Amino acid sequence: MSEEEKKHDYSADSIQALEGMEHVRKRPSMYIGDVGVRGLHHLVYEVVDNSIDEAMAGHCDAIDVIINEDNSLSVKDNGRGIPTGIHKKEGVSALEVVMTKIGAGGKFDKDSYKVSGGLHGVGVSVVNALSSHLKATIYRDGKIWEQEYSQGKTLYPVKTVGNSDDRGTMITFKADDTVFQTEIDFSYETLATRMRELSFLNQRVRISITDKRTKDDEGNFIREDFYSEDGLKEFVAYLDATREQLTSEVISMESEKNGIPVEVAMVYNTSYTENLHSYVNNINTHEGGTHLSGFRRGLTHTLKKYAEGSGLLKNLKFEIAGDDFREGLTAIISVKVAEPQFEGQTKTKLGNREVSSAVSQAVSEMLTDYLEEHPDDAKIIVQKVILAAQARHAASKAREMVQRKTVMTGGGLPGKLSDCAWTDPEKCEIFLVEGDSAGGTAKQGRERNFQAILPLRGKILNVEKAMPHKVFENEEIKSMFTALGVTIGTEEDSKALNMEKLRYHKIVIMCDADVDGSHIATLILTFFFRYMKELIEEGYIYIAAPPLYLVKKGKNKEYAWSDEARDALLKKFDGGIIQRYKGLGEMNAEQLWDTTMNPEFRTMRQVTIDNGTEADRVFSMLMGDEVPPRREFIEKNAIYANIDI
Ligand code: 0RA
Repeated sequence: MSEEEKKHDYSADSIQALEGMEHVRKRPSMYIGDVGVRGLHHLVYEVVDNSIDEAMAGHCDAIDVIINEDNSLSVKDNGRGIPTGIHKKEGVSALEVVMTKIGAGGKFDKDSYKVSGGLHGVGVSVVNALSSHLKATIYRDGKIWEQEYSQGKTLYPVKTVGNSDDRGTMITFKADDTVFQTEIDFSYETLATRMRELSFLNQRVRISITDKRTKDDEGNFIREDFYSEDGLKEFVAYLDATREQLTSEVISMESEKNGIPVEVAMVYNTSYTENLHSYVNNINTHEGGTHLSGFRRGLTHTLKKYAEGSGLLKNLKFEIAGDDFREGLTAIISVKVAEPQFEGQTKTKLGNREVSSAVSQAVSEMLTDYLEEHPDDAKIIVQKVILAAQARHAASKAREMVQRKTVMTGGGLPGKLSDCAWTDPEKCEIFLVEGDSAGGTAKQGRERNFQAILPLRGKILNVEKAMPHKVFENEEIKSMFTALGVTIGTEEDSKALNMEKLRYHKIVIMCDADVDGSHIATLILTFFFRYMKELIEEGYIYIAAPPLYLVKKGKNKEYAWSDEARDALLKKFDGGIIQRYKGLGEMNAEQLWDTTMNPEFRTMRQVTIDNGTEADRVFSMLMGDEVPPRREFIEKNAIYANIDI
């Protein structure tokens, strides 16, 4: 290629690059999922992923995430630093290529083990395109290099700004508020949870997070340091901290099968819930996939073989099903796949066929060894499985009773349900109301065409502590199943939820705005999380927000949802009378409609699952036996004000 041709080639390339960046700005959701709170936080994960890749390649062991005072965000690592020399093909610095070319990533560094995928792994250039301002600072070759960008456009060529013996990369970006449909305001909790998770998934990398917007009582910035020496083993112990462990230790292994790195850690506890969390290239695969099915197969096969060989199943009258092997099991499966195929509705289901046998083999080897070396634990596990099988038979009978009622139409609906007139689920709402008296008020106040009311009596069963058959025998839970029109369990999968006949697309939990009310709301949420998680994932579950105060002065009358709003009203009216609503029962039907049920004025909070693994831990902790961690969590989070999981 002549110099002239090269020049031409370069400009053609740069036009292509520009088009790529423009496309990101035109269709941001294609790259980061959405332009809401989730997408905003994805930007951070994307930048951190690059540093994690550098750590996985063995060149970096410390990553610092800093939320700056102005809600810009910095990620700093001690890796090799993005190369700043001129990239031969592109004619500009490699740094500029990485920052402004869609999909350039670390591609030109073939030796590095880079396995990003899913929504992450789209490259830091996407973050650049969606930032009103971004600055890259590189510590490399004894110098400090810098380049800045605006909406992905380079502001000046790479320059040196000083000398330093440090090594590493620091990216500081300010998300573009013309792109995002949410305030540019990072959640410390959300980011810290992800950093903690990443530190478990990438052992021996120190990850810190600092929030320069907030100081603690001693005047220091809020900050946490995450470091895991034992990786998944510690992750499982962390998730199960408030559950009672059945075996003497966490079972874990790390191996490589057919070129696929596989890591697994698992432990049995005394609960009845199955907690499997799977990751591909550090991304939580909520919908599972081939790695998860490989795990299940390996587990079932190995335990079944051991149990049969040990003679412990001799007098068993029941067939043991796959589910029985996973009751009370907490496990994490993490694989690294070079070219992951993500499928499913949310693109979080691994499709690569070859991964299944790799995981299944790895799990079989790990478990076979463990069972042989720990005969006492082995016996405990098999006995737990047998108990689970017995309980499952009891549960399936109870469940059939519920379902027989559900399949009947009309007459099958619970007597306490005041149904709505319309039948199109998309238009219909159901309010799950604490107590018969508030239920009565809600029934009077509702718009009966599309709002149904189901009063629930007192505290509903804590499903976290109850065996499944007790759950299906519980009156309040039975009436929820029948009212909603969903069934659970098929021949193959006893936990599969059938939502085809779901009767409402808005399911609103309406409880008193006090500590008791929030406890009941949490009990109901726990039930949905453990037994109807899909309803949460589909975005059907809401929490009503009744007001805390009514402030009156003369003809002026306004509601307040917080102490601050109440004080503001007092100021606005120049004094006034405060009525405090201790419960829904203190409101009349009209007030309840105006403030809490009328779609035009109410503010409901949609329940979303930010991080499934953490949500699981929080529910088991909130609803489990141990009091101290629960008290600590409530004091720290004041869950009444923050019930969103
Ligand atoms: C490509 C090549 C090399 C380093 C990186 C990418 C790199 C990228 C990022 C992004 C965040 N932190 C990073 N650290 C390193 C280095 C190639 C070499 O030095 O031989």
